[in-house]
Amino acid sequence: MAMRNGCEGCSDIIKCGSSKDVLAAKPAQNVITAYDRVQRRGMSACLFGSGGTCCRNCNMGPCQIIDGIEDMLGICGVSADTVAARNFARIVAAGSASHTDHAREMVKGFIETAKGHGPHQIKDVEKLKSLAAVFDVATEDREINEIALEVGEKALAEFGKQDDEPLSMTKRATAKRQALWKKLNIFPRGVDREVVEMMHRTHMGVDQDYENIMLQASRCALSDGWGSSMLSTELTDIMFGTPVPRRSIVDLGVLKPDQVNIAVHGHEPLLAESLCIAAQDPEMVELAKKQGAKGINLAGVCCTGNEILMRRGIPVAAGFVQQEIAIATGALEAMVVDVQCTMESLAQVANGFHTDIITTNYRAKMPGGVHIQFDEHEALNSAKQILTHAIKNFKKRGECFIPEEKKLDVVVGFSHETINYMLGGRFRASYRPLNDNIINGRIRGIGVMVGCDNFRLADDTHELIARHLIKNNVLVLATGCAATSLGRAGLVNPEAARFCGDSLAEICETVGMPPVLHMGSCVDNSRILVAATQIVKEGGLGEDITDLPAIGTAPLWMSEKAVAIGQYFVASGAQVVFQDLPVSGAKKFNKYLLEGLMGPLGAHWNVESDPQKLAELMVAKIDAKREALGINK
Ligand code: MSK
Repeated sequence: MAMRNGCEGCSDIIKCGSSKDVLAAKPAQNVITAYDRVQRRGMSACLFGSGGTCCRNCNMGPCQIIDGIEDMLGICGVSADTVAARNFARIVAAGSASHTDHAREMVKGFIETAKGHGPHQIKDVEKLKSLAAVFDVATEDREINEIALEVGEKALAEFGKQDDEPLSMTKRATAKRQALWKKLNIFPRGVDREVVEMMHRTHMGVDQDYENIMLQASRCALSDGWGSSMLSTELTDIMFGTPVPRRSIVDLGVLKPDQVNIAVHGHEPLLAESLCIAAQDPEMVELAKKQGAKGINLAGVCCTGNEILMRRGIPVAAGFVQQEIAIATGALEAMVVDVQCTMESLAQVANGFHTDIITTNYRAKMPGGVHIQFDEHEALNSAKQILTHAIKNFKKRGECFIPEEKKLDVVVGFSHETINYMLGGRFRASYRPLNDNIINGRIRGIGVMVGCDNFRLADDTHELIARHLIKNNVLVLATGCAATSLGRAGLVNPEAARFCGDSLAEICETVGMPPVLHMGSCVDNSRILVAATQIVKEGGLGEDITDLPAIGTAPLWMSEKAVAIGQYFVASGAQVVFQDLPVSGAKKFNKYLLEGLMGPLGAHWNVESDPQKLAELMVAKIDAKREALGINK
């Protein structure tokens, strides 16, 4: 099908058949998407912005610094390296803050649940008990909700902690990593404190040593990975259930012509889970029928989508780059959003349809959106109010186009516990068989693919990289919109074993697992820290994450959260490779990120703009680790 006139230049970037079909169909003819805006901008990115050397941290400037030109320092004398380091560190702080505010809401929701308020219950008691051990909470002869309440309150205290003791979860790290954090004085202390200190140290006239700035950037990122994100994942699992493998679908074609379609977009699963419960309420179903619909169809977008996909098998309609396209089908009665990654253009696109953008979080309102505040104390009533508004839109639906649903489905739900159990066999949950397969070379290593989509780059970039990895017997762990994109490509499916190298194919076929394991949303990258640490502790692959034949990538990153994740991976000892970083205008600092961090942290950033070369670099880095372990036979 031909691309519509408005986005002729997009055919190199949009490869997804469903996206193309929607944009080419009649209802979308007047829709302007971010793809159009990328094409129409027609100018290259600002050199100072993309190189990281524009300083706006005081009002003597803004100062645009050119590295190596004496007269082009900032008014205060600041160098390109200090500016780029401060800007980079502030990206890490913003990304960490986003995960942190999300996590805080989850902890508060967990406390409400422990108090018996609202529609949710403690579902994973075993996981609650293991978290209770981390927080020194007694479990014997106590009611489940009593344990949960104490765990929740101790978890909440981690955010505002003012003493200098490490965050509780950091004791899960390898002994070697903990010793390193202690030596470098970067053990994260309070989750909020590390963001505040990062912002302070990058204020005008404070920290002017890029190596020192990166120590706090590491500590701040660690407070995210081993603090807020890990708390969020753990408590969400305990409350809503730890994911187990289940089949579902990832495609725009999951919208239904004869049902009320409601997209759930954003990040915090408290809202989405409440909507899932409310959508089954007979009162809501009856209301939908009164409007002429056969039922209520919830579909996920971005990481909210991943949360309910992992735990409930609810289909994902769209990843980040498809959010406007989902509305352009004309088939959505509402897109319900909370926080993060919801573009301002949604209301503009929705303006041409009967669709309402319903904002639900006081932090994130949108011009043209309808605001219905989600109240966690009245979760079910709030969810019903939102659903009622959406259902009443059904009668206003005009012409719509839903692409044919793909036959390719996904198998998702690979929490750290599931992988442990699945690869360990029926009798003992253990990573040992995985370690053995890495040691004997049947699995060459682990490639971690996380993060966003980006309108500047082709939407099959994740697929290209993952295909190279699995063909070379590298097992892929994926989260976030990268996982959604790989789902669309048909790789999050046991049948994708046919695209693997022989030995990985054999393992996937024997275990019945996909070669790309979907591990959840972007906060769930903390699962990968736990899994990597457990793999080390299982033995045979060194003493720390830095020894593992593993590497991470967020090749299409766009969100600041992706950089925070990258930095907590590096500070935990894992190599990462991105397609670009906004530091290239500062030579010494750039070199420090790409090489120098190896000294203190045992891992560093890598940059490679060509996706094929990026994939090859990942395999080469894995081989280098195998070589160092003496297992590269
Ligand atoms: S939603 S942060 S585009 S992964 Fe988590 Fe996707 Fe990136 Fe947002």
